[in-house]
Amino acid sequence: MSHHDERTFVMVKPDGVQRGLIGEVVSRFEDRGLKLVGGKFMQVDEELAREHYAELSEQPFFEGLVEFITSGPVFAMVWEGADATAQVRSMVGETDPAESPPGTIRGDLGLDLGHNVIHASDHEEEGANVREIDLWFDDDELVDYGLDTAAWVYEDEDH
Ligand code: IDP
Ligand code: MG
Repeated sequence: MSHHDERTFVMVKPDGVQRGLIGEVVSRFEDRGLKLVGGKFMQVDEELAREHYAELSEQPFFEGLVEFITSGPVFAMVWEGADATAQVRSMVGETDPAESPPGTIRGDLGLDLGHNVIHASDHEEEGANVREIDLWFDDDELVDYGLDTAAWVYEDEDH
């Protein structure tokens, strides 16, 4: 069971919320067999935005990025499953929707780099998922529970 419990942070950005894509994005992760363990609809303040994107603070697009992510509500989530961080990133596509293949979230739902619908923790940055979950969620906002379908998703999970 332990190798099925990796957690990763995901967020539908303001463009995705405004375009009514929360349900579409959630469906894709549900359909994949991942387990939702946290979710909240919220307005991001400037402090959280700057902290979340701190590593990009020297980039020329940083101020615009902070402005965008605070421009309207987002839907923040934590998803759990086997190799969840890398699997979610592969479902998200490339940073630029224009370069993301069909079948990915950004490749199916976006066309523009600045409005790429979704954020997901980077699987190539060690510990990014844990750091982002800690930044966005309190421990008591994450729910421990068993998903009855797990035994049908994972061959080695008991019924
Ligand atoms: P990621 O979201 O695919 O992990 P990052 O390189 O971590 O991509 O960049 C974070 C976010 O910053 C992107 O999702 C995008 O919204 C924005 N961004 C990245 N590069 C550019 C750029 O060159 N111009 C404008 N916005 C950018
Ligand atoms: Mg990133």
